[in-house]
Amino acid sequence: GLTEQEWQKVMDIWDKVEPDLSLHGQEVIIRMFQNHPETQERFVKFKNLKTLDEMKNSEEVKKHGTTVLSALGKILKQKGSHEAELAPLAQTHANKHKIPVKYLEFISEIIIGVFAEKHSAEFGADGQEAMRKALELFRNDMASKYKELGFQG
Ligand code: HKL
Repeated sequence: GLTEQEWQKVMDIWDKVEPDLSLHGQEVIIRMFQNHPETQERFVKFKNLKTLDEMKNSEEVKKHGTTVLSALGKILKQKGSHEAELAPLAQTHANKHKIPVKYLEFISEIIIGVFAEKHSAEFGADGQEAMRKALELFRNDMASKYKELGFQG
């Protein structure tokens, strides 16, 4: 787990991100699609977006980015006691969307990269390390749920 201090660092960066979830979320989704094109294939509604401009102009991408970060924020704020929030998410990502843990790793690194770029002053090496640990915990718990559900993510 994380120390109270590490959780505090995670919450500090979240305070910076939260006022503009849609900007951050849009950037995260677009960068995930660009760096890992196989992730875009998982979305029926986004498969048709070809160019970077099309992605940037898509209200749907923005909306999805916002809901993803909003869901992630709810989980992080539980500081590890996230069973109630995580279980339904693991269930859909295993059974319905069939999203491998590897993709959760991709998005984790992209989240850290985007936040670091947009908040370089407030999000130093120690903050990034704390966020990395929090996202690892999220991923490990998703992976355990996947196993319980019989999904070899
Ligand atoms: N999704 C998340 C979070 C993540 C940071 C990790 C998260 C939080 N998702 O059709 C849908 C698809 C979704 C959702 C609806 C879909 C395809 C999909 N998601 C794919 C992924 C990938 C693979 C490209 C990755 C890495 C990823 C990671 C939250 Fe994800 N996702 C949803 C959501 C929520 C906003 C919705 C599902 C809502 C739900 O199931 O509630 C119980």
